[in-house]
Amino acid sequence: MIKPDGVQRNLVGEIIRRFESKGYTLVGLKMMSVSRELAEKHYDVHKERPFFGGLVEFIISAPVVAMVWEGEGVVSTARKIIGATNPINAELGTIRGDYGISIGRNLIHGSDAIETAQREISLWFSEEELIAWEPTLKPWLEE
Ligand code: DAT
Ligand code: MG
Repeated sequence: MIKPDGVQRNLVGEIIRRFESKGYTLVGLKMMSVSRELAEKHYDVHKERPFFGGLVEFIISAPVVAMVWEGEGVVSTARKIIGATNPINAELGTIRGDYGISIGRNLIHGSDAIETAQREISLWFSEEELIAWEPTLKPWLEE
């Protein structure tokens, strides 16, 4: 999910490009204003943390772009493409390393495990919003 800072900073295209160029397949995409309820559910694991309130306010402060990407190893590789949580520690070449300077403005959320991805996909998308399609490039991307 491209967070409000990514949208405000006109990085939507750049961020999508990185996942597309890597070889992943886009199967869901929408721009949306996030309700407080959805933001709180999404970050439920962090609800006891001191930054929870500010994080929720941030996520609902401007539109986000929610995405579902598919392909071999996508969950763990996407985390590498995204980089460390704090952009200060994120390697150059990652999204957060290239575009961020502050942990509270780290541009993008990525699911941290397959089970988390499943939970988050069902939280953010309805079934009709997910498109199963066969990319013609697939044999050139996955053996
Ligand atoms: P990630 O987004 O890399 O999975 P996380 O799940 O630990 O990181 O935290 C969720 C978000 O909460 C993170 O992207 C930014 C914010 N956050 C995490 N730790 C924070 C902290 N110590 N201070 C402020 N915001 C923090
Ligand atoms: Mg996380």
